[in-house]
This record gives sequence, structure tokens and C-alpha cells, in this order.
Amino acid sequence: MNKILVTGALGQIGSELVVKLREIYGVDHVVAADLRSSSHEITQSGPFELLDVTNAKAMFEIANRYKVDTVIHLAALLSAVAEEKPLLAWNLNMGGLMNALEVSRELGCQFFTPSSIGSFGPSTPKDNTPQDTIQRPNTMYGVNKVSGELLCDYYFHKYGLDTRGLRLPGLISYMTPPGGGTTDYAVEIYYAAVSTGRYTSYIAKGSDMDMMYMPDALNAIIDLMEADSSLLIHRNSFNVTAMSVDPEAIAAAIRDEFPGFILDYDIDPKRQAIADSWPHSIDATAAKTEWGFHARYDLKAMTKDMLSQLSERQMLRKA
Ligand code: VAH
Repeated sequence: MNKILVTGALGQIGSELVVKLREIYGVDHVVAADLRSSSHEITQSGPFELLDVTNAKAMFEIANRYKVDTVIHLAALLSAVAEEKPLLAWNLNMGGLMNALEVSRELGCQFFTPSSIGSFGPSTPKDNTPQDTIQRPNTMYGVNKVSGELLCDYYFHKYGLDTRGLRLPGLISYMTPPGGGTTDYAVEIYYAAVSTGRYTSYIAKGSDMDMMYMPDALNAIIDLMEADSSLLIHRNSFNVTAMSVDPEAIAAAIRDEFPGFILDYDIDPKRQAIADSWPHSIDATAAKTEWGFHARYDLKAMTKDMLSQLSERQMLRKA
């Protein structure tokens, strides 16, 4: 990676990944692009372009103008929104991906796009889900993710495009909140713990799902992109995870820091159905052996850091 275009740069992953990439590769080497503009620091701290990823010409023009050699394509709708707006999800998630792959093919770029634990479905083995297994998801988001994995492998085999991907679990961060995902509860719960000391979960007790702290996810993306291509047996996409947790486990970890924290439930049947179709825990052995994936934060370490970062921000706001 030398000159990198990041689409969906103001989203949950992009807003932190761009900052980190600019630290490593240099401010002018990372072009951030998003559909909307905002006062977010990444729109000021380096190249920023407005981009609708369904506009193939505009994407090509930007990538070509900056002479990028890497495309990190993040722009997508998350699972709960995709389920509400399946046609929009197909057009945006698949149309955007196809355009990003075509731009990368024409300009000979290295390519990354995230897949998800949402690429698995009810018939997938639920525990320690293998790298290579049944993928018959029953959500539009999952259909998009499996199709995306196949498309990226197709471009690798047919055109020799250096495509790489991760099946990311729910990502937890104190910087940019997610929007419209099934695992969003695992972020909201920390914000609520700090602001009101209680949280009502829309996901039921016992719904174990894989999660990861954002710093580990950013490192995983960069480590995979920097990995020696000849060592990769898999490409699209690698299982990665740091923990498998349900709302009770997160609440218990929060209580280690904030003993009075209260958790109750008001289940959202739509998001619960999506969660029920996903694995309880996935096996990341292939990522560990092929390119050395490792996560530094477990539930305890992540909870400590989340609560201290959010408390600090709250104190600064009040000051
Ligand atoms: C979602 N966070 O909930 C996303 C993700 C692990 C699932 O892809 O939609």
C-alpha cells in the first residue's frame, strides 16, 4: 500500500482507519471519500472527496486523479437497515463493490473490502464456525456479503487482482457509532453505562455473537493488506474474532468497573431474528496461520478502555 483510496470514509470503520493509515503512510497518501461531507477531522486533515460509490465514472476519476494503488472499499449498508431496504442494499452494496472492483482492475490496485459474520446463515455450524463452511444466509446483508466474497475471489482468479477480505465480527469503538447494524447494542451499552448507568437491550440474553475492539480490527485490516501474497491460501474472506459474548457477559464486565450498572431487555424481533441466524463463535485459525492475525483486547481489556475513554469524553463535554 502506498497511495490508498478509502470509500465510506466517514463510516464506523473508515473514520478511524483513515486516521491510522494517514499516520502510517502519510497524510497525502490516503484519500478519504464519502457520500456526505461533515466537519469530521478526516475531511480537513488530508485529501477528501465527495463520492457516491454507485457512480462508476466518479469513482474512476478520483482513483485515477490521485494515482492510487490500493482501494479499501468500506461504503455499505449494515444488516438491520439492509433488511428494511433490501433493494437499496443490493444496489448500494453490490453496485458499489462492482464499481470499486472494476476501478481496481483498470488501475491495477490492491483491493480490500470487509465481509462479515453476517455472511453465515442458519444452516452454518454455530460453534467454532470453520473458515470453509456452509454459507446460506437468509438476510439481504448476508446475501450481499457472500456475493461480495465470491465476486472478489472471481476478480482474483480471473484478472489476478490482489483482493483480500475479513469476515468481521461486531466492532466496538468509542469514536464513531455504527449505524443500523445488529451488533450495535454492544456499542450502545457502553455509552449508556457512562451516561445513565443502565441499558435496555434489543438483543436477548444468551445471544452469543463474535465481537472485536476497533483497534484490533484496524490492525487486522492493515496486517492482512501488508501480508505476503504468496502465503495466503484464502483470500475472501478470513474469519477473525476477539471474543464471543452476549449482553449478560458485557454487562458483567461493565459491572467490574461500574458496580451499579443495570441491564434489562426489550427485544426487537427483527434484529433478534438476524442475530439468531448468525454463528455463536467463529474459528480464526486460518487468519492466524496464514498471516499472523491476533487480537490484543479481550472483553475485560476492551471494557476497561471503552469505559475510561467514554468517561473522559463525558467529563470534557461537561467541563
Ligand atoms: C452488523 N456490525 O451488525 C455489522 C456486522 C457483525 C455484523 O457486519 O450489521
